Amino acid sequence: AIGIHKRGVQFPQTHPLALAPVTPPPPTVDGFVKEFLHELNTDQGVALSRSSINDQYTALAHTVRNYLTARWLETGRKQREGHTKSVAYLSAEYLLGRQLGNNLLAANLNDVARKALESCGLSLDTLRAQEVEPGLGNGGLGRLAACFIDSLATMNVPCVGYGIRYEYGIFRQTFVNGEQVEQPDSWLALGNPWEIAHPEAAVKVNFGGRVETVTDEAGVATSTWVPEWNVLGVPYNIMVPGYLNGRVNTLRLWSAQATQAFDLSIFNAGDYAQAVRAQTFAENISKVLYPEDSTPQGKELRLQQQYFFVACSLRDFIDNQGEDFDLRDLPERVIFQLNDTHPVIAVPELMRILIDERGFDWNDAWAITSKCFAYTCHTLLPEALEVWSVELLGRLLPRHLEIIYRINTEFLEVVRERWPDDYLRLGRMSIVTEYPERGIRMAYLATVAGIKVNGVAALHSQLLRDKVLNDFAELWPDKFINVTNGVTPRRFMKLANPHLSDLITDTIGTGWVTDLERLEELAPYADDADFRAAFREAKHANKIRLRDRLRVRDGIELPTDHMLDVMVKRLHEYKRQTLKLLHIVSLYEQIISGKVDAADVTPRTFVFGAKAAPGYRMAKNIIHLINNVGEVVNNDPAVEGRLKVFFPANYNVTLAERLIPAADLSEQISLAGMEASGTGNMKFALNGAITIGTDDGANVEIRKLVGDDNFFLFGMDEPQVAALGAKGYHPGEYYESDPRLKATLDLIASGTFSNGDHQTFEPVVSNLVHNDRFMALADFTSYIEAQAKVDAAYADTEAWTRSAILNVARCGFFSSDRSMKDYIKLIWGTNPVL
Ligand code: B1N
Repeated sequence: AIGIHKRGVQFPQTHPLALAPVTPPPPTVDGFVKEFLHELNTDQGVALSRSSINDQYTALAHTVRNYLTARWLETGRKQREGHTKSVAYLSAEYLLGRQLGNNLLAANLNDVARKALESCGLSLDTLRAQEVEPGLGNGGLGRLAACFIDSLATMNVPCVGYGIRYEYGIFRQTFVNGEQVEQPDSWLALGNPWEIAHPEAAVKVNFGGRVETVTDEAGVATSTWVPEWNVLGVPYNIMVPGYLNGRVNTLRLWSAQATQAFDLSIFNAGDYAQAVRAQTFAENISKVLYPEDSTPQGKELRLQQQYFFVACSLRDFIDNQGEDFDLRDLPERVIFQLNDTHPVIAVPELMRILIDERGFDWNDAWAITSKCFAYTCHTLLPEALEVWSVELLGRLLPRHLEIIYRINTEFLEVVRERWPDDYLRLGRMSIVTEYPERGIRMAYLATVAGIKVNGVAALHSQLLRDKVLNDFAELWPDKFINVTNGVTPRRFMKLANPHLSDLITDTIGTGWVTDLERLEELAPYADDADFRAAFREAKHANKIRLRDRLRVRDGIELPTDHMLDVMVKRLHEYKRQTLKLLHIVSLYEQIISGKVDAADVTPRTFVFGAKAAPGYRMAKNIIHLINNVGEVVNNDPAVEGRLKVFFPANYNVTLAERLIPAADLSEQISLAGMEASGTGNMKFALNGAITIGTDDGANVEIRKLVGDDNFFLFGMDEPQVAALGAKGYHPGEYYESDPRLKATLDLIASGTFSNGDHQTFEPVVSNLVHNDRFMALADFTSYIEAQAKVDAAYADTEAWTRSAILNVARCGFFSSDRSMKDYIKLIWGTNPVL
């Protein structure tokens, strides 16, 4: 059995040299070679001449890690001794992307490493390509968490990221005859040199059982949870280095392990399957990431995952404060930021710890708990708001359910005091819902417990306040704030776009990487013809880099002289990949029907990247349709040299880093009011693509900053969407009244993209014509007109470049450093520790 690590013990320091961490040798090329070979020989146990690429990659990663280690230990020491307030970011997802390039960049080791490897006859690029990216997230929400921890480290803010070490991340997408097929993402198969396991510090997590309540003579009831089973959470630490600042924060991911490896007596009796069953059961908890995005699955295992990592994380954070820490001071030490509702079970868990384990009474416990959490909401879709059935919660976490009921009772008292006799309101605001079954509304629980509730873009926060959580905003107007999302310029500019980054640095100096608003200084250069030429050169070089990657990765031959029109994001009906598809099919239809001369069409290459949740039928149909349209269009001589449609499988962070810098046009075409923010939109603009988009999410703010002349706006805005919905939306009317739309949909229905078969895409077409929940048909005409403007604008190369440059220059606001400053100022009140 694994020994449980005793917390709070004094660790012996037995040698004067051990008082400070070993300082790394200065990063010279020779020093680096020595360290690298040392790692290769001692850690991998191979000679250079006999080493595999994976040996070399692993040794290189360890070499980089070694250079960062002293800083890491130092950061930890300062944090412990400083007793400062930390951010504990609780997130079920971290979509980190590859680590090697980022960590070389942060440690300023890129040139040294490249030269050192060259002198060993190795290529840094080859070794970088060996890394399997940790895909421990679905999309924007998980990537946002990764950007945030990068920014906090860079800004010297104490932060620990807590999450789950999924053994399998987001599935690897393949296409078979155009249809999505999911493969397991065994990202750990060749080892993970970036993590350090601490099995001795494992935490026990309880589940199930019952609550025993005893009432003493004074009538005071005490509840005790008698759990039925438990698992161990083993922490794995991952470095989060700041950019060139010597700070290294920690990401701590929990892996589930059985408390007893297996039952030895059963094993000896010969029933091997039964013997390992308990182990398998326990370890399933951190086995695989739920591949849903913006639509949570109400599955038991998912609730187990949520409680598992949250229980481990709270225990870890509290224990790290030392044995005689007074938990009344917890709000001065930490703010637990809840990344959507996935970690909200932390609220009753902290109450349980305080009351059941530390003897606080209810009011004192609530006084502490209600100062320790803040909640970020990432959606508006009603079906995306998590509700856990009471039946399930009561079975898995009976004591937590009891605590939630009490929180609700006390909360409804507050509501009743403010609005006596407003029974409808009580029903609306209750954390406990009765329909369709009795359940716990996690967003409401988070709102009641959180010191602040924030949306992720201005429009989204406003809609949260005015619609989804309006009752709560009336009760606590100051609780509701906006923090617009951001992206890290280190990964998504400096690392992903070296050509543009060098041009920017040559023009305005290096400061922009950590102070992105300084991109403003580029604005005057939009009028400089030489700068524009250099900017175009960078864009073209990026298209070549992308072409080379896609050739090897997907066997795609990307034209580098076309407008590159990109739509990459999760496949979801509200994001409206179908609208993009209708545009493409419509262009194609106009050419093949002779309405338009192919020679008059602007050469465009459309690139899609999107994964569909495995259980989302319609999303999968749409993927199939995109692939089949590509198949037909790409092989039709009638549009040769004009239109290409590519859909490289398995879009991920690594591909995004190549794709985004090469794009000319960024597709951000969700139905207004549906995309909470979007973050891809920011990455494109910062890399000099121009957006075609609706007035949705952060598009609103992008357009305001770059100006109407440098943004292609189309479609209804949110009030118009609401009005149309209220009036009654009939997509069939648009189909009948717009001949171009009709011809487009008819072409799909005719079987042109399904070998003449009418059934294959019938669900997609009929859903659009008869239902169209996200109003693609209503926005079609406006979209097509905006796309015609795009073509006209693109024809004026100099004007287009000017606009693209202004997009870069004016989007410094979208750095995740700025988002973090907003969180600090509006929510956390934490200070940088230097
Ligand atoms: O979070 C991103 C936003 O930029 C996007 O607009 C938003 O769609 C995305 C359940 C989600 N909202 N909700 C999720 C992810 C996984 C899951 O299991 C919901 N993701 C978003 C960052 O703010």
